[in-house]
Amino acid sequence: MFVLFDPATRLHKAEEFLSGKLMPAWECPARIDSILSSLESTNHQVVTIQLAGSDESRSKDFCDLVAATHDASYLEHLRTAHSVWVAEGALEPHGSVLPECFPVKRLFNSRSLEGNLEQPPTDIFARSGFYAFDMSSGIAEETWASVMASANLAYEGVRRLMESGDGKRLKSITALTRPPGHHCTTSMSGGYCYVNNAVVAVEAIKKFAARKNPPYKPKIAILDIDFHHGNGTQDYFYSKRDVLYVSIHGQDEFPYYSGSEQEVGEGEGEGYNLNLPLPCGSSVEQYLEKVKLAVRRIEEHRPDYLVLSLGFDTYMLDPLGAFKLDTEDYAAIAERIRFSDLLGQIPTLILLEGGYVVERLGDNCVAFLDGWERRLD
Ligand code: SP5
Ligand code: ZN
Repeated sequence: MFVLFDPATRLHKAEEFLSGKLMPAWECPARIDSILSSLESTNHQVVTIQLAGSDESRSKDFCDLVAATHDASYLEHLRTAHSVWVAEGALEPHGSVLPECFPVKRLFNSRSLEGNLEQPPTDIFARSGFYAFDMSSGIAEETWASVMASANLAYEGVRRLMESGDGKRLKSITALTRPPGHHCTTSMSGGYCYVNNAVVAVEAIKKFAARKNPPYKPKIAILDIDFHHGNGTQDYFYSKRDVLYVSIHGQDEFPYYSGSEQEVGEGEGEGYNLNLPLPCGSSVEQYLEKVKLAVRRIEEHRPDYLVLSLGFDTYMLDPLGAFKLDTEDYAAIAERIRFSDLLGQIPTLILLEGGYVVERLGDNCVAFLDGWERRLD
């Protein structure tokens, strides 16, 4: 398997407010080091991509995709908030911009005031709450560089998948996306996510498909197996039927306000969103039952491409998860997905989401990739 990595994804290092404490975010640079170190002794091939630091040097195609999928003033906030706070004396250079007041709907009983909550405030403290839904997504000095590098890896993964000729055996590619993406919406960060890498990947697939000769409209499935529900990804595709979103996640866990089985999509997208929540404490057997259901639904959809949002916070020791998966179980899960005639064949982009036991993350990731490739031979 080709594994795309960009050194700039290691730069972002923020603090979060969790369990009543300000602390270094669990989502940290060492996660990437752990994965790279475990990959060293394998046949998987790490491909290093260096997205140049300046905004101007990024490919127009990539920038257009980010701009088309995310709100412009939100992106501007991510890019500038840290330096604005430092310049105004509101933050030390090594600190993280964190929100302290949110525009919540129930603030007003009067409907006529709800519009107040929709305009970006000018006050810098108010702005940070306007563009976030929790206090886990601090904006530090290098956050923007990593966010762009991460989304660019998703884009590059798609480009490589789709430029390889049909005869060539490049069916799956992994992008070491850090920070992750599945929680943020197109105008709000949250859950360590700033730009939704899965959304960028799906839109990139559509764009490349439209340029093929002959052009076509691809059907796409997203399978999200991070411990947490991918609220941002679900939200983006909720009323679309060409993109099926399927998620297996901890029931009633973060992000708390989404992820129930009743959320099936709306309008044209009705029936194209499948949530498979599992109670905390679930075993690998229970987990694999849900994988079976997920695979069945994806097969029905008959996608041309699969995007896999892969998190390892389902690991038994994870501080933010509550399932009981062990390292070898990741191989079993990967094999179960690939065992399908359809999913064993279609081009797949694997994106990294969560997973916070740094010491085990690399080995868990390698177990998954090994299991995935075993089905190819
Ligand atoms: C990408 C990703 O995995 N984001 C997850 C962010 C989760 N943040 C909130 C976690 C709250 C955990 N509370 C339960 C602690 C049990 N010890
Ligand atoms: Zn997670």
